[in-house]
Amino acid sequence: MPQYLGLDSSTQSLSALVIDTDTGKVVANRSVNFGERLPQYHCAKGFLTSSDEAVKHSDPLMWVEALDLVLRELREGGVDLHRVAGVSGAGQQHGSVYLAKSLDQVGDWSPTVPLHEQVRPLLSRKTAPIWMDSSTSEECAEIAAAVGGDNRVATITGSRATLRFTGPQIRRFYKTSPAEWNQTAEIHLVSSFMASLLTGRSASIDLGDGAGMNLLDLASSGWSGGMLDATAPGLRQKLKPPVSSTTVVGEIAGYFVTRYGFKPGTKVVAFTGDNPSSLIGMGASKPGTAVVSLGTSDTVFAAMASQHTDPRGYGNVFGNPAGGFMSLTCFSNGSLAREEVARRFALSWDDFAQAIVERTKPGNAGNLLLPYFVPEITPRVLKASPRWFGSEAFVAGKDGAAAARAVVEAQAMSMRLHSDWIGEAMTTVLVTGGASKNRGLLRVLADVLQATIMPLSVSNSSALGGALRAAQAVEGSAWQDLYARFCPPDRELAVEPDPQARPIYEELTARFEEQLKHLLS
Ligand code: XUL
Repeated sequence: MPQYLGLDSSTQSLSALVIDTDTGKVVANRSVNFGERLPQYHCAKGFLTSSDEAVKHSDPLMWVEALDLVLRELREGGVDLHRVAGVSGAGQQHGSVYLAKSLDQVGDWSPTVPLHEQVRPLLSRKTAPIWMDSSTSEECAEIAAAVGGDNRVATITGSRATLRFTGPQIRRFYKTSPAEWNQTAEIHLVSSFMASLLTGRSASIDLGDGAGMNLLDLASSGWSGGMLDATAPGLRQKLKPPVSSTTVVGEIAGYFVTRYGFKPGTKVVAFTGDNPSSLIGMGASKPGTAVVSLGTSDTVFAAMASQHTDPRGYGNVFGNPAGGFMSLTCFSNGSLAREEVARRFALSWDDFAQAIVERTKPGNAGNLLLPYFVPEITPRVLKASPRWFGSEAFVAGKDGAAAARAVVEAQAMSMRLHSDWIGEAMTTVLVTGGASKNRGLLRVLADVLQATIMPLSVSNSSALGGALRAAQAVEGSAWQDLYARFCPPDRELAVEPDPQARPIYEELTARFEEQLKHLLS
């Protein structure tokens, strides 16, 4: 009975999910939260604290140690990893790991020494910049100028030079740490780093996640010479050529065979970005369905029928792991903003839902929030600056129920305003992510977007996407067969829009847009 393991190394946790393609069942689903389980890395929310709000780095050794932890837990939880015929997975997008030696030259991992201790001496840079970093304004401008402007960068790579993207991050490293740059032999994304750990060899970056670097030429599916040159000298030597997302990048390393009982020869399929992986895990890799993912970042994405870029410059084009492209708009004030409101008003997650559904109404009695508790990607807000507009109690921070509704209404209105370029009619929207079972959030999304909101039965769609991609590559199964078995929507949780809310949100969204203009001007 073949089983497949999907991993998702996201901002705040590493998740592992095992499927059985004979029974059509998810047989295990576990998660290791970095802040809670690995406090020695000082990344309470998945990243290191920094005196500069724009700088957001993480410790890559934490991701390595989490891999050992989650596999140990799977085994202790009774999962027979010998039955796993293939592994794939995903990583938070754009984050990068810098190695002093290519893993192709390191030799096999020793099974007797914890993996993070073997990886530590290989790092040429101790920390990894992640997608939340916004410290590269200067580098973005330099790269765009060298290539012939932002529109040119977008035409080649699918996105303008973008603060969190790996190319500008690499350029900053090259400029600010020349000695470490010179010691760097190989650069990985979080996704290819995780696949490299599993194979013990250097795994190539896939086209799905590779498109989030401002380095990939979407037309040729290879690194763009012009973008590489504009980013840093000698960069081509530090990157393996990218591969299609369905490529088998190697076999599981002996370390994992000895420690966790994997079968020797188990195939590892290229890892991809968490959003491209979710596209698969939601069964949405064909154009026609929009997805909202509610995680540390909120994202809106869809498979693209034809490739185009966002005229406003915020949206991105990534590779669709099933072939072609996907569009995405990313909002950094996702769960971090919701969690901050819940913390300030001492609301449990249940209180939060109840406040929205039972204690407040669409339009929130005129209370309105600009929800920028951390620097925002869409629209570009460089300094955290939440702003409250409405009744006195609300503005004075004394109305927790209204605050809960306000943050979610603002997030949904921002999605509505910034996702039109995606070009998919939002009549039915699939939702995924940690918060996708919260009935308060689903209600507001349905009313603001005026769409049927449909969660899937499995909320960890990125790890599920990894398991499905492993099954597809190893068994040669058709995507649609896998989707029919593993991605059924949870119709009981579906939420229909209230038509009476439509005019209310027309007006509130116009007010929101107006206040945004003031903030951005
Ligand atoms: C997408 C993005 C985020 C991260 C979060 O472009 O930056 O959604 O992938 O994990």
